[in-house]
Amino acid sequence: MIELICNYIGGQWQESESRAVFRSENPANEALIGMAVDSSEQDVAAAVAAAQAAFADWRAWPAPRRGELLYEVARILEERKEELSRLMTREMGKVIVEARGDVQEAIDMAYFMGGEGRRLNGYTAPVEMPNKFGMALRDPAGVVALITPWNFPCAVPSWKMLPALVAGNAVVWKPAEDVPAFSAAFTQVFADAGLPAGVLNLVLGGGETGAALVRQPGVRVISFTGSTETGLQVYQTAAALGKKVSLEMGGKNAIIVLDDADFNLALEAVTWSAYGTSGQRCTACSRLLVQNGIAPRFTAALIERAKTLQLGDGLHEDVQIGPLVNGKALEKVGRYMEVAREEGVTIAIGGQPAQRQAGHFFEPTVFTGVKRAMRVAQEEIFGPVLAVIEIEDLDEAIAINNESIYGLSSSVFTTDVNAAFRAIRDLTTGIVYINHGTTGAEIQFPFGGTRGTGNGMREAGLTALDAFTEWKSVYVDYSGTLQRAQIDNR
Ligand code: UN1
Repeated sequence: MIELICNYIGGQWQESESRAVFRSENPANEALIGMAVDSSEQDVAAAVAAAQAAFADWRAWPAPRRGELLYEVARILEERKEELSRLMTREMGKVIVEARGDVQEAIDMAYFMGGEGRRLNGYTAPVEMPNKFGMALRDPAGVVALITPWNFPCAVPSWKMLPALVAGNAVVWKPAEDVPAFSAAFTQVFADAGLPAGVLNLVLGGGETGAALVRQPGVRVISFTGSTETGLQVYQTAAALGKKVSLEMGGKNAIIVLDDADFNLALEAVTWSAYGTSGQRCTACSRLLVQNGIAPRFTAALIERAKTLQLGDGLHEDVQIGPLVNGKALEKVGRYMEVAREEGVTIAIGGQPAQRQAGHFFEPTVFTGVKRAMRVAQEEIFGPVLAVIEIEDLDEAIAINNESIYGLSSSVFTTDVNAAFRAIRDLTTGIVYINHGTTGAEIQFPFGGTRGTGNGMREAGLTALDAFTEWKSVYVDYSGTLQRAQIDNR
């Protein structure tokens, strides 16, 4: 009996009115995980209607009570951490230790945002007239739509859902079509925590479902994480309808290794930033900018290190690199090998799918002899592929980093404190690391990027609340008289 992975609308698990379905497969062995509901425009409209109906009551819950519900979500996530992590690995391929980290980010975010139930700080400021009081408050935006990727099936949705919920919004969530089973299990956590029916609704499906959600008149805010191509489409559609959008899109993140860096520290960081999650993180390091003094030795060591990485089914604890998410991803990464050859780049190691009986595995790959303007140095590949570019000095590295169309994460390895602080000042990415790889952002700080990575919004941290709230400025005049300044229209 094949499990049907359903939508969750108005507190009920439901099939699509159209009965359409799609497959979810394990990318490590192509085994079926389940068939999932492919939601139509009507399903999406039903989910938005359920959210609209639930909004008024949820908004009226005292915020500290909403925060306590998030603590309960955290507790259940802790209890189910192993089960959820294993399901994540089976459905999208990341190795089990990374899957546990992904769930842990949601737990951390649930505690962090649960605390916001007792803050949600606005502010007061002095006002111009006597006997008058002014304050600015955060109001929930209403019904918000979340569109999330498969590479962090738990962390990224939690960065959106938890601040949206604590602020009193009702949510309709459309996760990537590669992770329906995980998304349903994550939704069940909220149901079991006692979230009222209709406050969180899950609609499964592909791009069409997401597009229908963006168009829905009842949706005020769209928070999207995913490819640049889709993100810009969401932005355009939403702009024409006057909706608020928060976007997290691509990255082409660089690690700069200077001659004076701690060699082994830098080597490990580059290895895991480039090949962890098979390079399928928006924060993955895909450009190594290494200073010419150590470049030959460092690149040789990196190639040796990449050879030792253990590929396989991520459920085995000793496997370090899992598969790519699906066959399409494997093809896309493969096409960049052609681009590399056309551009005259040396494929020093890897460059092809790994020879295995099943699954979508690609060998860890190092490109050498890369020049800064090449496509392989500029375009997001989203696979285990690292482009090595030799640099003269820090200034050149910063210029190369900053000319990217993306601006998510960057990193510098150096033992020179002056160089480190110059880099902090001059790197124009949304996240900067010193002596740490480009991945591993923590939930209490803003997450997001400049330039083509986003649209100026940030997730996580307290900034996450900005996407999901409207500011309301309130003036209370307790003088009991019409004051002169009012007559003057001040
Ligand atoms: C992403 O790649 O989409 O910084 C999110 C990190 C993680 C989150 C990455 N905490 O690597």
